[in-house]
Amino acid sequence: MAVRKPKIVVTRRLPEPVETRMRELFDVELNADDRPMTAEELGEAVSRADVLVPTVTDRIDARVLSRAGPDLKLIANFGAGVDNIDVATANARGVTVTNTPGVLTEDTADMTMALILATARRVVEGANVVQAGEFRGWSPTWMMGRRIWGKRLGIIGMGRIGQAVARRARAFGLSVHYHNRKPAPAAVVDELQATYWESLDQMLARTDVISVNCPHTPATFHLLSARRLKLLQSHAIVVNTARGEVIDESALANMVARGEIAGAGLDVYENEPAINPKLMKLPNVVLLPHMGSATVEARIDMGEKVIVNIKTFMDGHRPPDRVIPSML
Ligand code: 8YV
Repeated sequence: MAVRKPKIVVTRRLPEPVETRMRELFDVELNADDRPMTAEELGEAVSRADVLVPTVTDRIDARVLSRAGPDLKLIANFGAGVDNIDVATANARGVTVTNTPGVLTEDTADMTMALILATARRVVEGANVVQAGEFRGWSPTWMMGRRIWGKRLGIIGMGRIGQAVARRARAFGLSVHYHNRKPAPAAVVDELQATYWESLDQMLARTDVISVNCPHTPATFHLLSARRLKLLQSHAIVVNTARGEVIDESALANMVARGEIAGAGLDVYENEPAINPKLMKLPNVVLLPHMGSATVEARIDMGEKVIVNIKTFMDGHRPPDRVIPSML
């Protein structure tokens, strides 16, 4: 008797090699036009699928999960962050959740460095001047930014990506400071010569560049609140390639506008794809459209991880990237 292939619903278009392999392995429904699904469509998807493959743009909340059919056993997220998924409710319904950690670390760390450099050295502002045909010649006092060499970097969240940022930052002459739920392993601290700050407040007051690299969880929502942002020195810059919800975006925009913070480099926002209109008007911010992991290599590797998670799970084994709620 032919074994039924698992029914996989993929919510967005994925890189071509990933979709091709999924077609070979699974009974897969792909989303050729790449339009994000509505909550109603997600509800229908979980009612007919064995496995759902969502992305950051899909909110898999308790309401969507209440529509899950008896066959739904796995949500294999295409992405490392799982704040788009109500993991506890999924687990309570007997649905396993997996993600794609590790394969987007280096690319996201690169983008963090790009934002640090672009914000401190006014790269986008300068490029815009040239593109607008307004470069009228060199001047000793024009387009001055701030040196990053010799400055202090404060990393919030010293996981894989935080550590990859720290490695790059050391090569650029920054000293590494970090706040994390617990100190990093001794070998990491030694390698990065990193200083642990148990108190985020104290670290914020003493660092020049802040990089957000922690996941968004109930505990990190607005971790950089208006009160905490006020602790920053006025020459400090804030960079975020993690999740917008970790920063009070409106407070950040107000403080950058008033010159209480020197600048911000953001790849993520509180209510994507909407961006606080105040931010859009500021010359000293660099705003990117959530593209930290947007390399061909990362996106193919993420797809490969999704496939391995599904295959392993379907073969009756523990998938390598199972998300455990207590770890969030
Ligand atoms: C992904 C990300 O592009 O993996 C993550 O957590 O934020 C992004 O880099 C996105 O999540 C894809 O779903």
